[in-house]
Amino acid sequence: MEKTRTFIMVKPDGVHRGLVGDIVRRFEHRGFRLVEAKIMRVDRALAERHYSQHVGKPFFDELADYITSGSVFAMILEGDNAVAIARSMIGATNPAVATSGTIRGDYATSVEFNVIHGSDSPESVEREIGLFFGTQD
Ligand code: RTP
Ligand code: MG
Repeated sequence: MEKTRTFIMVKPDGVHRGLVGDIVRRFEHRGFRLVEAKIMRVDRALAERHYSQHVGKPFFDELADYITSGSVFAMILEGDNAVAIARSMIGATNPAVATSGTIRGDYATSVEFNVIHGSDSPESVEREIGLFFGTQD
């Protein structure tokens, strides 16, 4: 199968709680290759571009405050069926219904602070890698 890429971001609560190492380990042990990674801050403008489909929704201000509240750990991962497998490892958006064994199911209890982001489609991967790492070849 052709290797594909996905974009993953450990959100500020995950970085603050010291979960980066465990999250990277989970992806590496599953078979993903870490292509690029960095710790950085997300400003309001980047939050609005990254979550552009959610701008104007009732939860957006809270989401923007959260994502800009501290450092995030952004990474590009490569592997088979990267988007779908990474999303299945991350688990449901609302940790209250995320299965144990998924990242949100093991580390989060609230949809407000759900530890991690993963791209939801190949188009999102391209857009988000462009936003966080610049154009990739
Ligand atoms: P993400 O983009 O962060 O990976 O999360 P997702 O695909 O699982 O969920 P999405 O629908 O894209 O929502 C983005 C983030 O917005 C917050 N949210 N809050 N209060 C709410 O009803 C609500 N809905 C979404 C979550 O932090 C979610 O991860
Ligand atoms: Mg999403």
